[in-house]
Amino acid sequence: MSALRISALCVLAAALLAVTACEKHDPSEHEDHAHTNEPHAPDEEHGDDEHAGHEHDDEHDDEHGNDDGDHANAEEGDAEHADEHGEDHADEHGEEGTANEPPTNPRSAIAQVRPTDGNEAAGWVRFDEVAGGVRVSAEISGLTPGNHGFHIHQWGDCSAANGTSAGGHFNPSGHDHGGPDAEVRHAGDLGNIEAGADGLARYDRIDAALTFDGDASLIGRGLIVHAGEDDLNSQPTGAAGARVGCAVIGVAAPPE
Ligand SMILES: [Cu+2]
Ligand SMILES: [Zn+2]
Repeated sequence: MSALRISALCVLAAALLAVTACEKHDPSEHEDHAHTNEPHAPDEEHGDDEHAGHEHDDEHDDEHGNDDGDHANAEEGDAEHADEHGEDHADEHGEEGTANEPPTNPRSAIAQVRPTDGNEAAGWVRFDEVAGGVRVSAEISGLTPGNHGFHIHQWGDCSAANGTSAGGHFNPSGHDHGGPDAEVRHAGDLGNIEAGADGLARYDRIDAALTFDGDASLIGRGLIVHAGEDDLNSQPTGAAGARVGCAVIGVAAPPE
C-alpha cells in the first residue's frame, strides 16, 4: 500500500469518526430534552403534580408561555430559557422529579398534630383553598370524648412541653375571640373538634375568614387542640383549658 493510500484512508477514517461523533452528539442532546419532559407522560404521578403546580402558577405561565413548548423548540431558545431562570429551571425539570418545584404562593397547608407532654392527641389538619374560603379538614385521635377547642395560634412553635410556645390565638385583625361562624372572631377561631367515644375527632368545614395571602396567611402558624371545650365566648381564648396537641402549619402539596 502506498503512503498516499494510507494517508487517504486515514483522512477517510477521521472523517467517518467525526461524522459518527456528530451523529451521536445530536440525538443524545435531543434525548436529554425528551427525557426532561418525560415526567409529563409516562409517570402519571409526576405529571399530575407538575400540571397542578402550573395551574396555580398563572404568573409563571403568562410570563414565559408554555414550558413544554419551550423545551420542544430549538436549542437556542432553550439555552436562553435556562440562562434566564438559572437554578429554577434545572430544578423544575431535573431528574429529581417534583422535589424542587418553583416557588408558588401556597394554596394548601398541612399540620401534623403531636401530643403535648402527658397527652395523646395526634393526627393531622389540612387547609386547602376552595371557592368561598379555606377548607379545613382534620382527624385527631387520643382525645377524651366530647368537644375540644380547636384553634390556629400565633406562633408555629411547639417547643414548650405544654404547647404555650404557640402563643395566643392567631388574630391578625385585632378582633375579640368568637365562634367560627361569628362575625367578630380571631382568624384562628375554628371552634371545637368533637371526639367520639373512641377518642377520634373529625372536622371538615369551609372557613371564610382564613387566607393564604399576606400578613394574615395561616402558613407557619401554630395549631392547638385543647383539653376542654371552647365556649366560643369567653375572652380571650374561649376557656378551652390546657393544650393537649400542638402542630406547626406548613406548606402542603395541592390536594390529589
Ligand atoms: Cu387554642
Ligand atoms: Zn380566639
